[in-house]
Amino acid sequence: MPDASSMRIGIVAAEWNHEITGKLVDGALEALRQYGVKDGNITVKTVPGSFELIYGCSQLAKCGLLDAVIAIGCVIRGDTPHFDYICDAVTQGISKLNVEGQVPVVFGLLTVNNLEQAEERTGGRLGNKGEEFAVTAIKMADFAWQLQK
Ligand code: DLZ
Repeated sequence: MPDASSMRIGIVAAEWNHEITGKLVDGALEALRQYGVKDGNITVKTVPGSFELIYGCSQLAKCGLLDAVIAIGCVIRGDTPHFDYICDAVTQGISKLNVEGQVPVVFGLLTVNNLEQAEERTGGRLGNKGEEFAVTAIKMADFAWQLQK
């Protein structure tokens, strides 16, 4: 793992399904600390739903004070096509931020069929995906740094 002791990482988390996104944030924070990111260098913001992750991450990425941003959300499939629209919009939006911006934005969106699948990924049998998002953020921040040297 790269040296993360001076990295500045932002997290934007959706309030929708907060019992899931809260656990993802906790997992990400734990891993960031474990790999040496200082608490004072971590910024956590919330937005109402996953759709708003695009705006939230865009603003944090542009603020000039962060080396990577993690978007955290959880979209659970329902009876209407809303699931597909939100997943599609967030995927496109976060992709665009990565292509057009300077700061890497990690895609931390759980897209699941039911709550059980979400729980399996937030401390259940598949671990806590928040930790993976944090590791990705550190690696991508380092990737960006290497290019600036
Ligand atoms: C409206 C909506 C629905 C139905 N489902 C979810 C969800 O499963 N996860 C999530 O993060 N957000 C959901 N939202 C809210 C939208 O993301 C968004 O906040 C609203 O459409 C307002 O822009």
